[in-house]
Amino acid sequence: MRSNWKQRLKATKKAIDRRGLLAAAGLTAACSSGTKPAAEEEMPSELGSAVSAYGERSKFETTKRLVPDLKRPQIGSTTTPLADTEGMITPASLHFERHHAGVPEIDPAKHTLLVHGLVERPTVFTLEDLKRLPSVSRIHFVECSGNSGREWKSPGAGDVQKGFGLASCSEWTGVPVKLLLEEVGRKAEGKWVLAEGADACRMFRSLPVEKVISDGIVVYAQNGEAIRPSQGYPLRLLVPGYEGNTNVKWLRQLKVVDQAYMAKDETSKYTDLMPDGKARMFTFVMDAKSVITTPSGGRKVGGPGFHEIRGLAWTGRGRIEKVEVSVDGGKTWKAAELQEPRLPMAFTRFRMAWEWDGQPVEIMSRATDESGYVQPSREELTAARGMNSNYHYNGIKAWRVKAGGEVESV
Ligand SMILES: Nc1nc2c(c(=O)[nH]1)N[C@H]1C(S)=C(S)[C@@H](COP(=O)(O)O)O[C@H]1N2
Ligand SMILES: [Mo]
Repeated sequence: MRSNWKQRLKATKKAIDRRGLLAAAGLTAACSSGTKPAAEEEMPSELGSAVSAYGERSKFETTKRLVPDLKRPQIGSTTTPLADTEGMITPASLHFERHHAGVPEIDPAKHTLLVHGLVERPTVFTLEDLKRLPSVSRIHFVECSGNSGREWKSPGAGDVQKGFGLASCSEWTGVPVKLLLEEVGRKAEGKWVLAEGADACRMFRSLPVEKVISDGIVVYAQNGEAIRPSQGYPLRLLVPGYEGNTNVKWLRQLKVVDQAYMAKDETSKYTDLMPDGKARMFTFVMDAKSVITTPSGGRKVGGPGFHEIRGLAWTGRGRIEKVEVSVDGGKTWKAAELQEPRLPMAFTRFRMAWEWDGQPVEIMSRATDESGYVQPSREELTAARGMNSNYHYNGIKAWRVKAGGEVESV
């Protein structure tokens, strides 16, 4: 990794030396001249603010989730400002929210999880019980299957937050579902697991038992602290790689059953209407997807010269294997650098050095995952699925950089 970084720095320096790119970009002019640090008079001579019990970000930072204008603000979603986040982790305070019936207030001392159905020993677990059990911490994305939904009808997503912000990535800590099912003695005929939330919408989903056994986690912590109320405090189910809806928040029961329950959120909703009038059901897996976040729609490229193209890629099928970037409207593609570690079913950051000559261009990214699945173009996706779907849009996203540096959605 170190040599990788050195190589990158060397390549960047070479590019800068060769073309005087920083000067051309006006970067060196913008930096103050001289060799002294900040002026003496700007240095504080008084003490700064006091130590504090719970941290807050600098008052100069204003990045926020986008809260749409909703008639009933309890039912809706907010989006993560992905173009303003770095690395692979979404701060809990910026993790997108999707609630069907608002955020219930749950006292963790009173909350329990019932695990029952086709099991030998139906059991009620308190939070305390769950925290005593062996735990795991894993980094995974959650993506609402409605993310980028507007792109089905037209390439309408004006910017990354509006078009891609129903996806976030956290470190989740909790108890593997496998362990809980062993504790209660799942019977062999128990092929599905129903998960139910404790909010007013009675969120209910049926999940194949093999998936929840191999990857499922009953989660009580996010990014090192108790999971946020928006994310399901005090307990949520995490089904890595599956559509957001299956990650049932405020989890109150897991019931082992012999077949899927055909609940409202897997029949009237969260199905994908095909051109022939049939609907795809149980489309659990989130297919590979990527988006360039810098530069991106609604932003501006600060003049010709050196830039780093940055973006995020993820897949419900394991690891991201490759992300290719095109800076000529899809004619040629080059592999971007992938930030390590590349974890299964987690955001993967990609980066590529780019010298912009100031001419209008279209830039785009294409992800390939370890299963060999390649992110489709809009044409390939709509040819296969038609135009009736609302969910699971993962077509290649292009941004147009105009001569003045303004970036718009294509
Ligand atoms: N109990 C319950 N679980 C729920 C929901 C809900 O409204 N109630 N929304 C689902 C949907 S549609 C999504 S996309 C994810 C969103 O998770 P997040 O709010 O933590 O980002 O939670 C899912 N789990
Ligand atoms: Mo969702």
